[in-house]
Amino acid sequence: MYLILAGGTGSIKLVRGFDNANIISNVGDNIWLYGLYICPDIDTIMYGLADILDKNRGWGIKNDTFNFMKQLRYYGIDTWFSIGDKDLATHILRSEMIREGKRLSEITDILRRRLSIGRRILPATDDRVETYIESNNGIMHLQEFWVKHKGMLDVKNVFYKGIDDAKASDYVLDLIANAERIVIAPANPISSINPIISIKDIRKALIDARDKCIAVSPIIGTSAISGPAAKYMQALGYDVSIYGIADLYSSITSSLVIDKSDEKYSNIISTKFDIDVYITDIVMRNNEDERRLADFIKNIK
Ligand code: FO1
Repeated sequence: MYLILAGGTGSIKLVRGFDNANIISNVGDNIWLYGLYICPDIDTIMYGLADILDKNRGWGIKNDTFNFMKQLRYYGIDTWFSIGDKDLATHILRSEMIREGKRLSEITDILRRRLSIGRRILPATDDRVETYIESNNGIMHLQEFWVKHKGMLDVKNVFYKGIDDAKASDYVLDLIANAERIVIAPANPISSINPIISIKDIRKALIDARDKCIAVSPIIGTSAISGPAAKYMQALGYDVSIYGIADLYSSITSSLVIDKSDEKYSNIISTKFDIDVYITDIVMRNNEDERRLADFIKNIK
């Protein structure tokens, strides 16, 4: 069985390309807001696999309405983060179960079963880990930086609150040890993948599994395929290129899939980081591309 380390919007495309891979999901984007526990990456993967994702936005449920938001505004609430009315049902159920003392991994398993999703979606940890951005306008939650401030501030640092004490959720270490292959999705390396691979026991398990791990680059040339990856990588001192990606992942992956336009860097990457480099078109524009890239990865020996 394949195992995919995933964020949200950038990852669901590749996740869909594989028929039955299990998923370990980032939790660093999670936030308590309006009395609700919102888990954007888990939900994007769940909605994508249940075929109810709003593909244009890349988050939330398609054909949703926003009356809940209207009413919050009527009450004078600053509604910088939009929750659709259908999406709200997920957050209400999840928050109720959290308050009952259930673990996030149990809750996610209940929700994915109710959405008739046959594969496991495991939050990396049941502990609270949240990604924070240190900007020129102070320190704030990643969602506040990305949604409220539209990612426009200068980023000085990115850190993961709670990461030092976080433990892998049940089954995560078993899934890593027993996976046929581990695939790192072309997600934001700093805000989606790093909060997973920086959890100590997960990192140790991944180092032991290095030989069966394949990472797909989220960077082409000197820019991210989508989102604020470049800004975050720069802030943490990584080159915004496949070199920076290899640098970040080299202790846990033995293979890196890069775009054909980056072919010229493949020798330097293999030599410097002891990584096998595979070259293809990594942009996923439609379902065919998703399947094509997944098949390409499955054919790596
Ligand atoms: N992104 C936005 O740009 N604006 C929003 O109002 C917003 C709401 C939202 C609600 C639920 C959800 O699951 C995701 C949501 N996102 C929104 C996306 C999210 O902020 C990020 O793109 C992800 O966390 C990055 O993976």
